[in-house]
Amino acid sequence: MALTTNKTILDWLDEQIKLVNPKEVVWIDGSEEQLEKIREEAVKTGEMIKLNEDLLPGCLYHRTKPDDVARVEDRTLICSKKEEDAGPTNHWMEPTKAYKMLYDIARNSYEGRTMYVIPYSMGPVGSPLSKIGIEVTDSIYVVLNMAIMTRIGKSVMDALGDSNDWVRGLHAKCNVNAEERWICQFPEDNAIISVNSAYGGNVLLGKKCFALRIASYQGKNEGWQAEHMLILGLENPQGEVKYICAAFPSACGKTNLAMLIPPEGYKKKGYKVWTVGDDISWIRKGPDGRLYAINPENGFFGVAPGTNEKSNYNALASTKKGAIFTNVARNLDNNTVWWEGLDKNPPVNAEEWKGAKVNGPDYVAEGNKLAHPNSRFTAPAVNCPCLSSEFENPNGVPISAFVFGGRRAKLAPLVYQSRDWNHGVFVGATMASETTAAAAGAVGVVRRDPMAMLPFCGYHMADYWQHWIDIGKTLDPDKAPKIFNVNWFRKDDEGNFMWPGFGDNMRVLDWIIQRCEGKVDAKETEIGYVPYSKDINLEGLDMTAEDLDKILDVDKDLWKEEADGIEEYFVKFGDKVPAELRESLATLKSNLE
Ligand code: GTP
Ligand code: SPV
Ligand code: MN
Repeated sequence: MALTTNKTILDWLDEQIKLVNPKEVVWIDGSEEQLEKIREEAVKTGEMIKLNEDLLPGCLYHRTKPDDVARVEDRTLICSKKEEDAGPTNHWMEPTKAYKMLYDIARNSYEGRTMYVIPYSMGPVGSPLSKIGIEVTDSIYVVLNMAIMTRIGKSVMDALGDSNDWVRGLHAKCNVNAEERWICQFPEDNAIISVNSAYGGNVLLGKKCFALRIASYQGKNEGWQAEHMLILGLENPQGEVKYICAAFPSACGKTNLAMLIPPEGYKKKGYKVWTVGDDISWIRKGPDGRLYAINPENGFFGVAPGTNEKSNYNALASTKKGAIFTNVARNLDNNTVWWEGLDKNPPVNAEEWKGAKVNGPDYVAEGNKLAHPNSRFTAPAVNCPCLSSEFENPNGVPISAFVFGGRRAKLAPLVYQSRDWNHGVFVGATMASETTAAAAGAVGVVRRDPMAMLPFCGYHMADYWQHWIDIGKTLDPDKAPKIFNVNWFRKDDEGNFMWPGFGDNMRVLDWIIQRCEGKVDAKETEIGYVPYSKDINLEGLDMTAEDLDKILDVDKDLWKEEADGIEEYFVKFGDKVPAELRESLATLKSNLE
């Protein structure tokens, strides 16, 4: 039975039913009974495997097709009426053509199958910062993941009432044919269509498709921001909490930073980190003139490899009940999971991520990976030991600092601060990072990834920069978040990371907050404010101030090349590049003269 009488929804649903022709239609009401039935069915059909009930209660295992393990950026389209509105960094298709292509692919594809209708809220149900979507899907995996990643069910429909302000999402698994895989956003229609995939970022339509691509476009029109940013709260020994939003490209450390455990010395003094979000922020000016952020999600879709007790205790703890594991390896002796970096003991009696039975240690010794590099866990936020008490706050948390960052073996120092808002926008707009396994394609190639939004901005990238500049104009400089850049990934000539990273990133956050509070000086350089090495707390680290200086240095020759690269990059955007960013570039160049 339909969970709403909203005519805009029922009419749309009728059209979808006519198109994909399911055997039956099931509304997801959000009840545990219904979800449990669906889990049982998934286990019965073999789509999911139930894991060890004592060690991983309520946890399921799933593997996707080997050619369907990551986002597909060259098959992700922005279907705005005008090509110019998608801009030079997005793939574009004219909407009429795209609808026809997608309808031809999806037509009758649910035949003999169930259509699940998922009403979901991005953000706490009923919050003024939240938005609602409906996803229809023929995948149980999608239903169970959406039930973790978003707030679902009847209460969402009640909150929406008769409103037409909701995002239409159609997902059709079809034959999971990579040649006909398309992830299409129609920003002007509030619509998303995804066909021929069953991998997270392509099919959990609330996440990247809605909460970033569609929402960034809505934000531009409505005066707010949707960003690829974690949100963390840093509590000092006096119990005051300051909030930071940080944007790093996919698989560059957001989940890890959001859940970090401070080094021993900090812990003893009483510092704590609280997680509000690990991937996406929706940000809006509050009545007091400060920017406030909510995390629109309700769970974590995190990278498994590299996650362990030490690197990210809180993420690991979050996966211990009611989680879904995708494309990791299985330990057949105790029916649990394993991935590279979990511990040093690959299971002997193992099933690698594609399902072949192997001797784990031998298999790894031969240079193979047991888990896919982009294997993931889907974990309920409530499991997280350091979840912020503000997680459900409908008004969000006030932001003190924005942090941009990426993977750069050379060039970018450990941390620096922009001179002001507009310069900060320049720093974000021109950031670059090495590509990772989170998207199909080459790994380790440096590319520009403005604000970590390259694959996620739903409109013209230069208009998005302009939106950032415009937001800045509405903010009192005293209340505007300060903007920083970090790089945990500098490498020495032997290819070793020069900064310990993970929990020790707290030392950098400490400096950032001190800068926000005006409590510490900094060195003015060609690129912005860089810390004096004495001001980064190295207590308890096997690292000298001289070691630190090496990752704080600004190499003028490299930066001159960088400035030339930025100038060349801007050419792509023609006269749409905001004047403020051109000015920042000119300043950078003259500083480096
Ligand atoms: P998405 O979910 O794809 O958006 O990724 P993310 O930005 O949340 O990245 P995540 O925190 O999952 O980290 C990705 C990889 O980077 C993992 O393998 C981590 O172990 C590694 N990583 C995270 N933080 C650090 C760090 O400070 N230093 C180093 N060297 N590696 C890190
Ligand atoms: C990312 O790739 O940035 C992710 C995973 O967070 S996905 O949901 O696939 O987009
Ligand atoms: Mn992400």
